[in-house]
Amino acid sequence: MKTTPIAIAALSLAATLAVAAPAKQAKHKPTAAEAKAFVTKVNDELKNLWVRQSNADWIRNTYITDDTEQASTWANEATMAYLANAIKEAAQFDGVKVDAETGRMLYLLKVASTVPAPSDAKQREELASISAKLEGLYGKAKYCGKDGKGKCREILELTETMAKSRNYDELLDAWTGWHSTAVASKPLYERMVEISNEGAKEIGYKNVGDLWRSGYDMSPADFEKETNRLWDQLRPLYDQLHCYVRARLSKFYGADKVALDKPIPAHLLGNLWAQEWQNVYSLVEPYKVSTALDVDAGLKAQNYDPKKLVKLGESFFTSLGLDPLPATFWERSQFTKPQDREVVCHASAWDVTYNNDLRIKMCIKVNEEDLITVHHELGHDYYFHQYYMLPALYQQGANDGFHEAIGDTMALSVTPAYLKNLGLIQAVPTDEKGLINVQLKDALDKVAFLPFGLLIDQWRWDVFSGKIKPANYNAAWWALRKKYQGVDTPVARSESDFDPGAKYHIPANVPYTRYFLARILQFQFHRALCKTAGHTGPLHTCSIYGNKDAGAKLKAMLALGASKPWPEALYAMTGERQMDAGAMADYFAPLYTWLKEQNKGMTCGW
Ligand code: X8Z
Ligand code: ZN
Repeated sequence: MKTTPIAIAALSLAATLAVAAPAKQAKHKPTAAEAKAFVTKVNDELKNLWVRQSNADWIRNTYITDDTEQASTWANEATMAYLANAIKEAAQFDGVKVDAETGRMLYLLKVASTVPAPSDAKQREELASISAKLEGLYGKAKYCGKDGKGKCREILELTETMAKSRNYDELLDAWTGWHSTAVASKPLYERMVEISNEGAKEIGYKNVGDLWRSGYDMSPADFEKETNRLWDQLRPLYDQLHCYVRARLSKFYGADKVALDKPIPAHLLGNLWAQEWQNVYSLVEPYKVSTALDVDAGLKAQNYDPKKLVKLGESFFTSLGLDPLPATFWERSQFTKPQDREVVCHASAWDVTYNNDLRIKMCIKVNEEDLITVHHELGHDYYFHQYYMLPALYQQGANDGFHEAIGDTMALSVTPAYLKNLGLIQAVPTDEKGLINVQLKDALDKVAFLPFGLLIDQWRWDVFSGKIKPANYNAAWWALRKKYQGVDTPVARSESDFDPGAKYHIPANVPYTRYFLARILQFQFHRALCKTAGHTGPLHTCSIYGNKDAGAKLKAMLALGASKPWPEALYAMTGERQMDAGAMADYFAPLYTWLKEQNKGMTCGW
């Protein structure tokens, strides 16, 4: 993939042409046939622009330089300009009785941009440039010690420290160090909010948060209610988990460090953002039993390398009857961190040409966490694979939560029995104690994540609406982290810090509620696929590995892309039209009972 100056010039010229040649505003009352022709044209033109953009974005993500940032900025500018224009043009069809497909596409067009640009070319240019810079700053971030003169560590090394170290001060240093790298991005972020809000207003939304919440086939207010409803279903389980983990950490670090009635210090949960806690499993393990769940050791013993890890992920999908990944996947993906250049290590999946050009971009470490992330990313790629023949506007998940849930659904079938078959663990825990160990380990990942998955966009929705002002960014962030997660900053913070900016999806502007939804949907999908596979026992004992009927069900839903409102896609797979946290609650029922027993007599909450 080469970008010569000529290729870039051609790119921006083509983009300019696409923008400069919108369909003529119809003078008469627009007809349904014109609407249909309009969306057909938009699909073609958008695909062209999206391919150019993702090509430039891929290059920038795997090789951060000023030049690649510039190329991606230009491509992004062209897409933003086109979208803003097309959405305004589409308004002429408001009130026209169009066919269902056209109506669906007009809706998808309206919510297609996560970072909408205003029509003013200068502002658009600034917005595109800021977007590339923000992600670049995150990708290049390094912490070189308090005085800036120590050994520089980047995200992979700091992540490793957070996962493995049990030394309070060492953890604190890694945590504060990483968070300090975000400070420089605050002014850019503020400006991004201002400009993109202008863009959102121009296309009829109150602000960008309002636009994001409008992408779920219901009103923004109803969507917000829906997320709260789901959270309410699972909060009791989270509260019990929090209570138990806090008590065990308090025992290990001392009650002076982890107080039993306060939020947990954010640097003690094994993760830079305290979003998933499985790395502290060894500190909170319920029972010492002989059947250790050490998958990392198994991977090491069997000499797994990154490619072998990805092959293992692929073999799960093919066992269900899905296709092998195309040869180009293996040629074009980035599996490991290149030594000779800066890249964005945060894992992602791509169909660069919107035509089965599947790739993943990761900086794989051979461990259990990345084995699960590989399944996650391949879930995206298999979604792309099933719908790449659809028109561009349909080349999306039923909603973004569906997209995030597919690979995770597969990973739910990576059970102890499956791992044992691969020789990655020695024995399958069969007794009650073993079961609780397995469930707790899963919950540290799945349940612990829920409030984090919810609060990121609670913060952003309020930032975009102006309820949270720049002078209050950091304080509001910590208020939410305390309220939802029950975690707190380990050291005093001020508004000269920009802690939200230390989480990839903030500078990269990726909406986050999708991951909250995905945590819940994956259990609902799992329950349905297990039923299709004829599984009868408790949900946590099911693996759909190798089941072609489950595979066919999955495939059928993926193939819909975004062509139908998500409740219909959900219905196709599960026979249900509502998102339901009940499957997740069922899955963890044994653990919930056990946790309540353990926490008896303790004061939970913070
Ligand atoms: O960003 C991701 C994926 C890429 S879509 C690796 N995830 C969220 C995160 O890392 O914060 C997956 C889980 C949540
Ligand atoms: Zn993802």
